[in-house]
Amino acid sequence: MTELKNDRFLRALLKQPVDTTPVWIMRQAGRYLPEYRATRARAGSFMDLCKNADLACEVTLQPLERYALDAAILFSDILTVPDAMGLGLYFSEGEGPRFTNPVQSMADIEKIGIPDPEGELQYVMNAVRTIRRELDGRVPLIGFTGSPWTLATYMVEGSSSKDFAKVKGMLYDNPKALHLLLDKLADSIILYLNAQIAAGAQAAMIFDTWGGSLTPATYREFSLRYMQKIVDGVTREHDGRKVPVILFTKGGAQWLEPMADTGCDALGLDWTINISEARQRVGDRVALQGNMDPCVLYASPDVIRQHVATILASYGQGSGHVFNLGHGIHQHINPENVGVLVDAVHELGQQYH
Ligand code: 1CP
Repeated sequence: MTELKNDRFLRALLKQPVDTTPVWIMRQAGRYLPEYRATRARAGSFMDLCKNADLACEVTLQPLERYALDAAILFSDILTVPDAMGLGLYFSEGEGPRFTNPVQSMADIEKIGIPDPEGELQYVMNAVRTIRRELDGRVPLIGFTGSPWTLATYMVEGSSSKDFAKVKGMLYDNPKALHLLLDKLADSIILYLNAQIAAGAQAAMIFDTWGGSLTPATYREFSLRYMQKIVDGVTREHDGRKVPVILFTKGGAQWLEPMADTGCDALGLDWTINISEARQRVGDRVALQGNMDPCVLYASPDVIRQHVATILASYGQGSGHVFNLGHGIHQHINPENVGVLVDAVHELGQQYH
Protein backbone atom coordinates (compact mmCIF):
# COMPACT_ATOMS: atom_id res chain seq x y z
CA MET A 1 0.00 0.00 0.00
CA THR A 2 1.09 3.59 -0.66
CA GLU A 3 2.79 5.53 2.17
CA LEU A 4 0.62 8.29 3.62
CA LYS A 5 2.01 11.71 2.77
CA ASN A 6 -0.08 13.43 5.46
CA ASP A 7 -0.97 11.34 8.51
CA ARG A 8 -1.67 14.19 10.99
CA PHE A 9 -5.30 13.14 11.29
CA LEU A 10 -4.50 9.52 12.24
CA ARG A 11 -1.69 10.64 14.57
CA ALA A 12 -3.93 13.14 16.41
CA LEU A 13 -6.63 10.48 16.89
CA LEU A 14 -4.01 8.31 18.58
CA LYS A 15 -2.59 11.29 20.56
CA GLN A 16 0.76 11.00 18.84
CA PRO A 17 2.79 14.21 18.21
CA VAL A 18 1.81 16.34 15.20
CA ASP A 19 3.18 19.55 13.63
CA THR A 20 -0.18 21.31 13.74
CA THR A 21 -3.84 20.51 14.46
CA PRO A 22 -5.51 18.49 11.69
CA VAL A 23 -8.92 19.47 10.32
CA TRP A 24 -11.74 18.03 8.23
CA ILE A 25 -15.39 19.06 7.98
CA MET A 26 -18.45 16.88 8.48
CA ARG A 27 -20.36 16.79 5.15
CA GLN A 28 -17.35 18.37 3.44
CA ALA A 29 -18.53 16.88 0.14
CA GLY A 30 -22.01 18.31 -0.20
CA ARG A 31 -24.47 20.81 -1.49
CA TYR A 32 -22.58 23.99 -0.45
CA LEU A 33 -20.10 23.16 -3.27
CA PRO A 34 -21.24 24.06 -6.82
CA GLU A 35 -19.08 21.26 -8.24
CA TYR A 36 -20.93 18.77 -5.99
CA ARG A 37 -24.29 20.02 -7.26
CA ALA A 38 -23.06 19.61 -10.85
CA THR A 39 -21.91 15.99 -10.32
CA ARG A 40 -25.10 15.15 -8.45
CA ALA A 41 -27.16 16.50 -11.36
CA ARG A 42 -25.13 14.34 -13.77
CA ALA A 43 -25.69 11.27 -11.54
CA GLY A 44 -29.48 11.74 -11.56
CA SER A 45 -30.40 10.93 -7.96
CA PHE A 46 -28.49 10.94 -4.69
CA MET A 47 -28.49 7.12 -4.53
CA ASP A 48 -27.27 6.90 -8.15
CA LEU A 49 -24.36 9.09 -7.03
CA CYS A 50 -23.62 6.78 -4.08
CA LYS A 51 -23.85 3.66 -6.28
CA ASN A 52 -21.45 4.88 -8.97
CA ALA A 53 -17.89 4.38 -7.65
CA ASP A 54 -16.32 6.85 -10.09
CA LEU A 55 -18.80 9.63 -9.28
CA ALA A 56 -18.70 8.91 -5.53
CA CYS A 57 -14.91 9.17 -5.78
CA GLU A 58 -15.15 12.42 -7.73
CA VAL A 59 -17.28 14.14 -5.08
CA THR A 60 -15.16 12.73 -2.24
CA LEU A 61 -12.09 14.42 -3.75
CA GLN A 62 -13.76 17.75 -4.64
CA PRO A 63 -13.28 19.41 -1.23
CA LEU A 64 -9.64 18.24 -1.16
CA GLU A 65 -8.98 20.08 -4.42
CA ARG A 66 -10.19 23.32 -2.84
CA TYR A 67 -8.91 23.08 0.73
CA ALA A 68 -5.87 21.72 2.61
CA LEU A 69 -8.01 19.17 4.48
CA ASP A 70 -6.26 16.44 6.48
CA ALA A 71 -8.76 13.64 5.75
CA ALA A 72 -11.19 12.48 3.10
CA ILE A 73 -14.52 10.90 4.03
CA LEU A 74 -16.16 8.24 1.91
CA PHE A 75 -19.07 9.70 -0.03
CA SER A 76 -22.05 7.55 0.89
CA ASP A 77 -24.84 7.65 3.44
CA ILE A 78 -25.69 6.00 6.74
CA LEU A 79 -28.95 4.71 5.25
CA THR A 80 -27.24 2.29 2.84
CA VAL A 81 -27.45 -0.44 5.50
CA PRO A 82 -31.25 -0.28 6.05
CA ASP A 83 -31.62 -0.06 2.26
CA ALA A 84 -29.61 -3.28 1.92
CA MET A 85 -31.90 -4.83 4.57
CA GLY A 86 -34.75 -4.41 2.07
CA LEU A 87 -36.47 -1.24 3.35
CA GLY A 88 -36.43 0.53 -0.03
CA LEU A 89 -34.63 3.85 0.51
CA TYR A 90 -35.45 6.85 -1.67
CA PHE A 91 -34.88 10.58 -1.41
CA SER A 92 -37.80 12.78 -2.33
CA GLU A 93 -36.81 16.31 -3.37
CA GLY A 94 -36.80 18.68 -0.39
CA GLU A 95 -38.13 16.04 2.02
CA GLY A 96 -35.03 14.03 2.84
CA PRO A 97 -34.77 10.25 3.11
CA ARG A 98 -37.80 7.91 3.07
CA PHE A 99 -38.39 4.17 3.23
CA THR A 100 -41.09 2.35 1.25
CA ASN A 101 -41.13 -0.53 3.79
CA PRO A 102 -40.64 0.87 7.29
CA VAL A 103 -40.37 -1.54 10.20
CA GLN A 104 -43.51 -1.64 12.34
CA SER A 105 -43.66 -4.89 14.30
CA MET A 106 -41.72 -7.80 15.74
CA ALA A 107 -42.75 -9.80 12.65
CA ASP A 108 -41.14 -7.16 10.37
CA ILE A 109 -37.96 -7.23 12.46
CA GLU A 110 -37.73 -11.02 12.51
CA LYS A 111 -37.72 -11.03 8.70
CA ILE A 112 -34.73 -8.68 8.45
CA GLY A 113 -31.46 -10.33 7.41
CA ILE A 114 -27.81 -9.29 7.82
CA PRO A 115 -26.61 -7.75 4.52
CA ASP A 116 -23.45 -9.10 2.89
CA PRO A 117 -21.04 -6.14 2.60
CA GLU A 118 -19.55 -7.55 -0.60
CA GLY A 119 -23.05 -8.38 -1.90
CA GLU A 120 -25.87 -5.81 -1.58
CA LEU A 121 -23.37 -3.25 -0.28
CA GLN A 122 -20.55 -3.97 -2.70
CA TYR A 123 -21.04 -0.56 -4.32
CA VAL A 124 -19.83 1.04 -1.07
CA MET A 125 -16.71 -1.15 -1.01
CA ASN A 126 -16.08 -0.36 -4.68
CA ALA A 127 -16.25 3.34 -3.85
CA VAL A 128 -13.75 2.85 -0.98
CA ARG A 129 -11.33 0.98 -3.28
CA THR A 130 -11.63 3.59 -6.04
CA ILE A 131 -11.16 6.51 -3.62
CA ARG A 132 -8.07 4.93 -2.02
CA ARG A 133 -6.54 4.42 -5.45
CA GLU A 134 -7.23 8.01 -6.53
CA LEU A 135 -6.15 9.52 -3.20
CA ASP A 136 -2.77 7.89 -3.73
CA GLY A 137 -1.77 8.46 -0.09
CA ARG A 138 -2.48 12.22 0.00
CA VAL A 139 -4.55 11.97 3.21
CA PRO A 140 -6.29 9.12 5.06
CA LEU A 141 -9.80 7.96 4.13
CA ILE A 142 -12.52 7.84 6.79
CA GLY A 143 -15.14 5.09 6.57
CA PHE A 144 -18.39 5.47 8.51
CA THR A 145 -21.71 4.10 9.64
CA GLY A 146 -24.77 5.30 11.52
CA SER A 147 -25.21 4.00 15.06
CA PRO A 148 -27.80 1.23 15.48
CA TRP A 149 -30.14 3.62 17.36
CA THR A 150 -29.85 6.34 14.71
CA LEU A 151 -30.52 3.86 11.89
CA ALA A 152 -33.45 2.39 13.84
CA THR A 153 -35.06 5.86 14.12
CA TYR A 154 -35.24 6.10 10.31
CA MET A 155 -36.28 2.45 9.89
CA VAL A 156 -39.20 2.67 12.32
CA GLU A 157 -40.31 6.24 11.54
CA GLY A 158 -39.93 5.64 7.78
CA SER A 159 -38.32 9.09 7.37
CA SER A 160 -36.66 11.88 9.35
CA SER A 161 -38.54 12.76 12.51
CA LYS A 162 -38.82 15.59 15.00
CA ASP A 163 -40.21 13.76 18.03
CA PHE A 164 -39.36 10.07 17.29
CA ALA A 165 -42.90 9.10 18.36
CA LYS A 166 -42.99 5.68 16.65
CA VAL A 167 -39.51 4.47 17.55
CA LYS A 168 -39.77 5.72 21.13
CA GLY A 169 -43.23 4.21 21.36
CA MET A 170 -41.61 0.88 20.43
CA LEU A 171 -38.79 1.50 22.92
CA TYR A 172 -41.22 1.88 25.84
CA ASP A 173 -43.93 -0.51 24.72
CA ASN A 174 -42.06 -3.28 22.92
CA PRO A 175 -38.40 -3.08 24.01
CA LYS A 176 -37.80 -6.71 23.01
CA ALA A 177 -38.59 -5.94 19.39
CA LEU A 178 -36.39 -2.85 19.38
CA HIS A 179 -33.50 -4.76 21.00
CA LEU A 180 -33.73 -7.42 18.29
CA LEU A 181 -33.58 -4.73 15.61
CA LEU A 182 -30.63 -2.95 17.29
CA ASP A 183 -28.78 -6.24 17.66
CA LYS A 184 -29.25 -7.09 13.98
CA LEU A 185 -28.07 -3.59 13.09
CA ALA A 186 -24.97 -3.89 15.30
CA ASP A 187 -24.06 -7.25 13.70
CA SER A 188 -24.61 -5.81 10.21
CA ILE A 189 -22.54 -2.72 11.01
CA ILE A 190 -19.59 -4.71 12.33
CA LEU A 191 -19.43 -6.61 9.02
CA TYR A 192 -19.98 -3.38 7.07
CA LEU A 193 -17.23 -1.40 8.84
CA ASN A 194 -14.80 -4.31 8.72
CA ALA A 195 -15.40 -4.63 4.98
CA GLN A 196 -14.78 -0.88 4.56
CA ILE A 197 -11.52 -1.28 6.49
CA ALA A 198 -10.49 -4.31 4.41
CA ALA A 199 -11.29 -2.26 1.28
CA GLY A 200 -9.08 0.61 2.49
CA ALA A 201 -10.83 2.84 5.05
CA GLN A 202 -8.15 4.04 7.50
CA ALA A 203 -10.39 5.30 10.34
CA ALA A 204 -14.02 4.59 11.23
CA MET A 205 -16.62 7.04 12.53
CA ILE A 206 -19.95 6.05 14.10
CA PHE A 207 -22.60 8.78 13.69
CA ASP A 208 -25.14 8.64 16.52
CA THR A 209 -26.98 11.69 15.26
CA TRP A 210 -30.13 11.05 17.28
CA GLY A 211 -28.70 9.58 20.51
CA GLY A 212 -29.27 12.97 22.16
CA SER A 213 -33.03 12.42 21.95
CA LEU A 214 -32.85 9.68 24.60
CA THR A 215 -33.01 9.83 28.41
CA PRO A 216 -29.82 8.99 30.36
CA ALA A 217 -31.05 5.47 31.08
CA THR A 218 -32.39 4.74 27.60
CA TYR A 219 -29.25 6.21 25.98
CA ARG A 220 -27.15 3.57 27.74
CA GLU A 221 -29.56 0.72 27.06
CA PHE A 222 -30.59 1.47 23.46
CA SER A 223 -27.71 3.43 21.95
CA LEU A 224 -24.42 3.15 23.83
CA ARG A 225 -24.74 -0.60 24.47
CA TYR A 226 -24.86 -1.31 20.72
CA MET A 227 -22.04 1.12 19.92
CA GLN A 228 -20.03 -0.78 22.55
CA LYS A 229 -20.74 -4.00 20.66
CA ILE A 230 -19.45 -2.37 17.47
CA VAL A 231 -16.29 -0.99 19.14
CA ASP A 232 -15.62 -4.52 20.44
CA GLY A 233 -16.15 -6.09 17.01
CA VAL A 234 -14.43 -3.68 14.66
CA THR A 235 -10.96 -4.33 13.17
CA ARG A 236 -8.56 -2.04 15.05
CA GLU A 237 -5.43 -2.64 13.00
CA HIS A 238 -4.98 -3.10 9.26
CA ASP A 239 -2.02 -3.03 6.92
CA GLY A 240 0.41 -2.41 9.80
CA ARG A 241 -1.46 0.67 11.13
CA LYS A 242 -4.01 1.27 13.85
CA VAL A 243 -7.51 2.04 12.59
CA PRO A 244 -8.91 4.64 15.02
CA VAL A 245 -12.61 4.56 15.90
CA ILE A 246 -14.51 7.81 16.55
CA LEU A 247 -17.88 7.88 18.38
CA PHE A 248 -20.14 10.90 17.88
CA THR A 249 -23.42 11.32 19.73
CA LYS A 250 -24.99 14.64 18.78
CA GLY A 251 -26.43 16.14 21.96
CA GLY A 252 -24.38 13.64 23.98
CA ALA A 253 -22.09 15.95 25.96
CA GLN A 254 -23.44 14.66 29.26
CA TRP A 255 -22.33 11.09 28.41
CA LEU A 256 -18.68 11.64 27.45
CA GLU A 257 -17.29 9.48 30.26
CA PRO A 258 -19.33 6.34 29.47
CA MET A 259 -18.64 6.91 25.76
CA ALA A 260 -14.89 7.06 26.42
CA ASP A 261 -15.22 3.88 28.52
CA THR A 262 -16.25 1.91 25.41
CA GLY A 263 -12.58 1.78 24.42
CA CYS A 264 -12.99 3.90 21.28
CA ASP A 265 -10.08 6.15 20.27
CA ALA A 266 -11.86 9.48 19.94
CA LEU A 267 -15.12 11.29 20.65
CA GLY A 268 -16.82 13.73 18.31
CA LEU A 269 -18.24 16.78 20.11
CA ASP A 270 -21.09 19.02 19.05
CA TRP A 271 -20.89 22.74 19.94
CA THR A 272 -22.83 22.61 23.20
CA ILE A 273 -19.77 21.97 25.40
CA ASN A 274 -16.42 23.75 25.79
CA ILE A 275 -13.74 21.45 24.46
CA SER A 276 -11.55 22.31 27.50
CA GLU A 277 -14.23 20.88 29.81
CA ALA A 278 -14.58 17.79 27.62
CA ARG A 279 -10.81 17.28 27.74
CA GLN A 280 -10.76 17.58 31.53
CA ARG A 281 -13.53 15.04 31.84
CA VAL A 282 -12.12 12.35 29.52
CA GLY A 283 -8.47 12.90 30.45
CA ASP A 284 -6.00 10.85 28.45
CA ARG A 285 -8.45 8.15 27.48
CA VAL A 286 -9.55 9.50 24.10
CA ALA A 287 -8.82 12.19 21.52
CA LEU A 288 -11.48 14.82 20.75
CA GLN A 289 -12.90 15.94 17.43
CA GLY A 290 -14.82 19.18 17.02
CA ASN A 291 -16.46 21.44 17.84
CA MET A 292 -17.19 24.76 16.13
CA ASP A 293 -20.85 25.76 15.70
CA PRO A 294 -21.49 25.30 11.93
CA CYS A 295 -23.28 28.69 11.94
CA VAL A 296 -19.98 30.50 12.63
CA LEU A 297 -19.33 29.92 8.91
CA TYR A 298 -22.08 32.46 8.13
CA ALA A 299 -19.85 35.15 9.69
CA SER A 300 -16.96 37.15 8.19
CA PRO A 301 -13.41 35.75 7.86
CA ASP A 302 -12.19 37.69 10.92
CA VAL A 303 -14.92 36.26 13.11
CA ILE A 304 -14.26 32.74 11.80
CA ARG A 305 -10.56 33.09 12.67
CA GLN A 306 -11.42 34.31 16.17
CA HIS A 307 -13.63 31.28 16.80
CA VAL A 308 -10.96 28.92 15.48
CA ALA A 309 -8.43 30.57 17.81
CA THR A 310 -10.78 30.24 20.80
CA ILE A 311 -11.42 26.52 20.23
CA LEU A 312 -7.72 25.74 19.67
CA ALA A 313 -6.82 27.61 22.88
CA SER A 314 -9.66 25.89 24.73
CA TYR A 315 -8.26 22.44 23.83
CA GLY A 316 -4.78 23.73 24.71
CA GLN A 317 -1.33 22.20 24.38
CA GLY A 318 -0.58 18.81 22.93
CA SER A 319 -1.90 16.29 20.47
CA GLY A 320 -5.34 14.68 20.58
CA HIS A 321 -7.46 17.36 18.89
CA VAL A 322 -8.92 17.01 15.41
CA PHE A 323 -10.62 20.26 14.45
CA ASN A 324 -14.11 19.94 12.93
CA LEU A 325 -17.54 21.49 13.09
CA GLY A 326 -19.94 20.27 15.76
CA HIS A 327 -22.22 18.90 13.03
CA GLY A 328 -22.46 18.91 9.23
CA ILE A 329 -21.81 22.04 7.19
CA HIS A 330 -24.96 23.81 5.98
CA GLN A 331 -25.79 24.02 2.29
CA HIS A 332 -25.94 27.85 2.16
CA ILE A 333 -22.41 28.48 3.45
CA ASN A 334 -20.04 30.47 1.22
CA PRO A 335 -17.36 27.94 0.16
CA GLU A 336 -14.63 30.57 0.60
CA ASN A 337 -15.27 30.61 4.34
CA VAL A 338 -14.31 26.94 4.58
CA GLY A 339 -10.88 27.86 3.20
CA VAL A 340 -10.57 30.56 5.86
CA LEU A 341 -11.34 27.99 8.57
CA VAL A 342 -8.96 25.30 7.30
CA ASP A 343 -6.04 27.71 6.86
CA ALA A 344 -6.67 29.31 10.27
CA VAL A 345 -6.58 25.90 12.00
CA HIS A 346 -3.24 24.99 10.41
CA GLU A 347 -1.67 28.39 11.03
CA LEU A 348 -2.94 29.03 14.57
CA GLY A 349 -2.67 25.37 15.58
CA GLN A 350 1.13 25.23 15.31
CA GLN A 351 1.72 26.98 18.65
CA TYR A 352 0.01 24.11 20.51
CA HIS A 353 2.41 21.43 19.26
O1 1CP B 1 -29.45 16.02 -2.10
C1 1CP B 1 -28.34 15.60 -1.73
O2 1CP B 1 -27.31 15.78 -2.39
C2 1CP B 1 -28.36 14.79 -0.49
C3 1CP B 1 -27.73 15.40 0.70
C4 1CP B 1 -26.91 14.31 1.39
C5 1CP B 1 -25.52 14.21 1.40
C6 1CP B 1 -24.52 15.17 0.79
C7 1CP B 1 -27.43 13.17 2.05
C8 1CP B 1 -28.84 12.80 2.23
N1 1CP B 1 -26.36 12.41 2.48
C9 1CP B 1 -25.19 13.00 2.11
C10 1CP B 1 -23.84 12.47 2.30
C11 1CP B 1 -23.46 12.00 3.63
N2 1CP B 1 -24.31 11.58 4.63
C12 1CP B 1 -22.14 11.85 4.08
C13 1CP B 1 -20.98 12.05 3.14
C14 1CP B 1 -19.67 12.36 3.48
C15 1CP B 1 -19.34 13.76 3.97
O3 1CP B 1 -19.47 14.02 5.17
O4 1CP B 1 -18.85 14.56 3.15
C16 1CP B 1 -22.21 11.39 5.42
C17 1CP B 1 -21.08 11.12 6.37
C18 1CP B 1 -23.58 11.23 5.73
C19 1CP B 1 -24.08 10.70 7.01
C20 1CP B 1 -25.51 10.90 7.38
N3 1CP B 1 -26.63 10.77 6.58
C21 1CP B 1 -25.95 11.16 8.68
C22 1CP B 1 -25.04 11.24 9.88
C23 1CP B 1 -24.29 12.51 9.96
C24 1CP B 1 -25.11 13.72 10.28
O5 1CP B 1 -25.08 14.67 9.47
O6 1CP B 1 -25.73 13.73 11.34
C25 1CP B 1 -27.36 11.24 8.67
C26 1CP B 1 -28.28 11.53 9.84
C27 1CP B 1 -27.77 10.98 7.33
C28 1CP B 1 -29.17 10.89 6.84
C29 1CP B 1 -29.38 11.81 5.73
N4 1CP B 1 -28.95 11.58 4.46
C30 1CP B 1 -29.22 12.66 3.66
C31 1CP B 1 -29.85 13.65 4.48
C32 1CP B 1 -30.35 14.98 4.00
C33 1CP B 1 -29.91 13.11 5.77
C34 1CP B 1 -30.42 13.81 7.02
C35 1CP B 1 -31.88 13.71 7.14
C36 1CP B 1 -32.35 14.16 8.50
O7 1CP B 1 -32.06 15.30 8.91
O8 1CP B 1 -33.02 13.35 9.17
